[in-house]
Amino acid sequence: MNRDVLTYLCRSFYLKKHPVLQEKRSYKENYCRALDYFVRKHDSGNDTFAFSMLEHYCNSLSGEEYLPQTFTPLAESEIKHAMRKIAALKIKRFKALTYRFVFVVDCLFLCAFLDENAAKAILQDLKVFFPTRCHRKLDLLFSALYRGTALEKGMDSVAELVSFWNREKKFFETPIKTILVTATMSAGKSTLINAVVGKRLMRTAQEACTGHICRLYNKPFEDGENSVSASQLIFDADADTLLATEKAGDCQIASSYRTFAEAQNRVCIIDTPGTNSAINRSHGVTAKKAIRDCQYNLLVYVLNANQLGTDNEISHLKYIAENVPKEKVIFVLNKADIFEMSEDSIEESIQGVKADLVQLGYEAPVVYPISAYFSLLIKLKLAEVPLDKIKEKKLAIYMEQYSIPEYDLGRYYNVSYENAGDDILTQMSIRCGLYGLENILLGE
Ligand SMILES: Nc1nc2c(ncn2[C@@H]2O[C@H](COP(=O)(O)OP(=O)(O)OP(=O)(O)O)[C@@H](O)[C@H]2O)c(=O)[nH]1
Ligand SMILES: [Mg+2]
Repeated sequence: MNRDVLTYLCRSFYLKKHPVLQEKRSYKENYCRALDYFVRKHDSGNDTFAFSMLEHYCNSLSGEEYLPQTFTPLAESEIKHAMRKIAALKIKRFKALTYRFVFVVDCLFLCAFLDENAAKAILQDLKVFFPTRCHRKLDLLFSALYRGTALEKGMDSVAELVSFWNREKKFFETPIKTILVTATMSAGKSTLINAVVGKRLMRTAQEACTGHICRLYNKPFEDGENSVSASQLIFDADADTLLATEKAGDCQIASSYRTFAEAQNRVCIIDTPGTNSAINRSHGVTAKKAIRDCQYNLLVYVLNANQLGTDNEISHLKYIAENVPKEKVIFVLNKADIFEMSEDSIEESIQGVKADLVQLGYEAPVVYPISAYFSLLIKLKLAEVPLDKIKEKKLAIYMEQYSIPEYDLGRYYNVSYENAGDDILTQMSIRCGLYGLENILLGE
């Protein structure tokens, strides 16, 4: 996927709190039709993407199924009237307000978010529809958006929108860190990815599950939506659409990650199929091709605590040692929760794995233990996602288990418990390995 598409796929939208939401249906429709007019006029080349965004805008603002393609576009003679409504002052609760600045930001966001020159032309076009006395403020707004300068008093209606714009712009200016996750079948790759992202976006199952390469990008801020790139861009994919997209073939999904650190660098996590499915041999071929051909900064090798030392495990470890530069690889020992402290020690298992890795040519390898499943439950709970009874019970059992000092996996990471404060779930996230691993994966 080229970079251009990503600057659409990974967008966050300021729509849940959009000021026009409070207006009447007829006002919203006029607003959307005017946006439609400018998108048609100014979007060149990438029009399918801008139209997908416009569709998302109009659906969200109107709360109805809206297809810009079925719209009769506004004629030149109609746009004046439509814009007069948008540029006008309205009296609401004894206060005068206008959506003119918000409209300008929306237009530029849809048509020229990362292209200052194109934005300049659009601004000129828009100015024709606004009273001359507000042109200076429009210039100020433009400079706040594209140069990061301050807004003036009396432009409060657009201040929050501009601050989200700047956050988003900064996000797109940073390079993407790409992390590929590999393992044998059912080691917990997808569960681990879901835990890091804090959402159940990747399919998980006991049997061979992931069959394709799925790239999961983060977005600049939480807007409550997941985007997918399939035959077209969908900015508000529901669970069924996500599932169908993942099943259909290689896919790209974007969603804001729920992380402990506030600042979000750009990240792409690549989920791959297990390498040893006897029934679906193509899975192994697909995974190995991705390991060889994809560009990534880091490869996370997930070891399954249930399968240590098996022929499949050793053979895949060998493959990685032979095909991936050693400094790019980190090892994660998943399902650490299955160890019975009295019978089998995590420490012994880690030493055993390390000895195998040394044999394969890794100097001083580090192995990070984690319980991905517990991690995911913690993240969901922290985000106040409702859990069913069984998951609530499992969470309670894990909490009890990880209160025992011997289970504390925090010691394998360079993390201080001071980071967690009094919050029991954050403390548990350190104990189960999640907090430390997230730092390693998503930090600088
Ligand atoms: N006990 C325990 N089970 C886990 C953990 N992580 C994942 N599992 C379970 O392991 C099974 C496989 O998990 P997945 O995340 O689908 O594994 P995967 O590696 O993506 O599998 P494929 O895509 O088929 O290769 C599921 O039933 C998970 O619930 C863990 O930390 N502890
Ligand atoms: Mg999987």
